[in-house]
Amino acid sequence: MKLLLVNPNTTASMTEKAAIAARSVASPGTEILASNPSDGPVSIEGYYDEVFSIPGLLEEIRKGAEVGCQGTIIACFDDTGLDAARCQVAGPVLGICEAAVHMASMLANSFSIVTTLNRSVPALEGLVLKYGMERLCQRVRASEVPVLDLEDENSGGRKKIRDEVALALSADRSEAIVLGCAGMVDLARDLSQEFQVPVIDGVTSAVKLVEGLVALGLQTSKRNGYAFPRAKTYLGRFQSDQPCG
Ligand code: 5HY
Repeated sequence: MKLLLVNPNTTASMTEKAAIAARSVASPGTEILASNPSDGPVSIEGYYDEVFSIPGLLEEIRKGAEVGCQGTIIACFDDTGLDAARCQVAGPVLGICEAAVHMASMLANSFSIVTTLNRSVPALEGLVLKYGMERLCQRVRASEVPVLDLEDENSGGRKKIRDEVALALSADRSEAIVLGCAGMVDLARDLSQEFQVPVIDGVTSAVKLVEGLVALGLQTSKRNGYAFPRAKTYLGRFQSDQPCG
């Protein structure tokens, strides 16, 4: 099978890091294409950045479908543009937040999410409610590490995240940890070993779940909410994005 991993921000090094992790867990015979838009924010931290990354994200997903991708992974913990993407293509589309919290719910009675900046927290709390995980998710914690500091080994970001994980296990009494950014993909194994609890990364979780859906021949329902967009005129700079039904 052929899958698309799309990072909605425009930082190619983050895309590459996520692609390496995704390919490391993919089943034999699964090909993973990875891309990011060339237009939009270099990182997504909160509601404002998110909106400007969505047109580019949808463009990448459209190109992925054109080359035969059967499933899509949105490699941003805000599950950026997930519902719009499910309207756009037939194959399953998973966000890494959705994938990670569902994995956690099958491994523990409770979990905490450790993310980047405080400004990202409200959107993630909204996703926890959207996915019906409010009973298990004890807290969404911010490590106050900017997304792009995760690309810099010397930023001190790793230690801050590690310390926030320790706090989540003691203060929240959580039984598992969900890492709240695609840029944390390479931290899961070491943290899980150190703290002896499941530390779940969304990128690798989404790969295994999308593989399962595609292998079962399952596709997104096109009845009502995720139906293909109706043909419609879009004016101005979005004319090229207008759906032709
Ligand atoms: C992410 N932002 O996974 C989110 C994390 C966040 O550019 N990739 C980003 O802070 O919301």
